Amino acid sequence: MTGETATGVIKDLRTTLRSAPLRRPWGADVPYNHVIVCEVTLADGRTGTGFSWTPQIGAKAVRALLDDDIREALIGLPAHPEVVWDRLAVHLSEAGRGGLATVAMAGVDLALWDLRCGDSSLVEVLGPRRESVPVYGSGVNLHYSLAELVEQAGRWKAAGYPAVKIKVGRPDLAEDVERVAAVREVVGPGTLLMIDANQRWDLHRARRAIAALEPYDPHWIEEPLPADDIAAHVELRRSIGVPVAVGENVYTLHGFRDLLVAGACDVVQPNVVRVGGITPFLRVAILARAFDVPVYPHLLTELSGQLALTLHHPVMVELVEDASLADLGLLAGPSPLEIDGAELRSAGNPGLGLTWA
Ligand code: SMN
Ligand code: MG
Repeated sequence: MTGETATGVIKDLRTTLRSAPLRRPWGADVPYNHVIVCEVTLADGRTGTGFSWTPQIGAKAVRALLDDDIREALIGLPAHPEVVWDRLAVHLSEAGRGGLATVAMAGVDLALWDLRCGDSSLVEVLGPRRESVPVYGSGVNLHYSLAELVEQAGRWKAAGYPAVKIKVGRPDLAEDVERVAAVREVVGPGTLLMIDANQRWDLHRARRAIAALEPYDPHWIEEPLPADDIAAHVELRRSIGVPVAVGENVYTLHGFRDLLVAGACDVVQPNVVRVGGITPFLRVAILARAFDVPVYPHLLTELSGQLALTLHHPVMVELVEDASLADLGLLAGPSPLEIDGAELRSAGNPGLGLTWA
């Protein structure tokens, strides 16, 4: 069979926007997660389904990019993820090299990977390196009261998770200290505790905050600074003993390269949708491997869980409370994952394993 016949030619792209209410909003301004389901049809009739995702900004803009700008450029191309990705990146370059453009590209890339998998699961195609990975409890909880936060951490502890992650960056540092201390108390010394500032600090505030939070033994500090301020990450990392994680808001391969070359972080966290799909995610993973930096896929449990089973470096998978595609009511069929206590496995569904409701 020639490559052309194996991959087929793209005939059409159809999108559907789904806005799913969060059980508990991530803040007054984030009541939904939005998903743009992307169906790619080939000339031979086969279809693959992917999706773009955005919790707050730009769902309609992403869909417009897909319908108005990507569809026309896509039709007639071979259904080869790497080839299509590079072509679309050039086509969309006026919209910027990352951001909503790569979020939109992810919908197509994921659909092409769904097609490439055929009857095999994504994990089988990428290569299973382990049977299971541990999950960690996480929540968008900076707005929770101390009592609500402690209750949430108690749920994660009861579930037996080996690690938990909470938000920091309240206006008053004393509140962060009180909250991190309370969660450490609930989860005990044997549970890893990560803290996530979601880019809320500058270098000066980050140094002060981390000095005050270090006694609670944070496993890492995530996004302490604006994600593109590489120089500040390098400075910060030189002056603290806590590992630094970054990447959920880094959109390009060059962005990750620059972080890694500068020695700006200990962990990278690409979001498979924000970087533009599995194709660029794998490029980031190979790059990080050359620097011996582990890749913790950000959010999107159903995909991140499958990817984590195949990454060369063993990692944990983030389980943001109530925020999986299944939790959001977006899936009609069985999940591509089985989560038993604190261990996640592949269910072996074909393709990406997602059946959209
Ligand atoms: C996060 C970011 C975006 C949506 C949900 C959660 C958070 C995390 O930064 O790392 O979990
Ligand atoms: Mg984060």
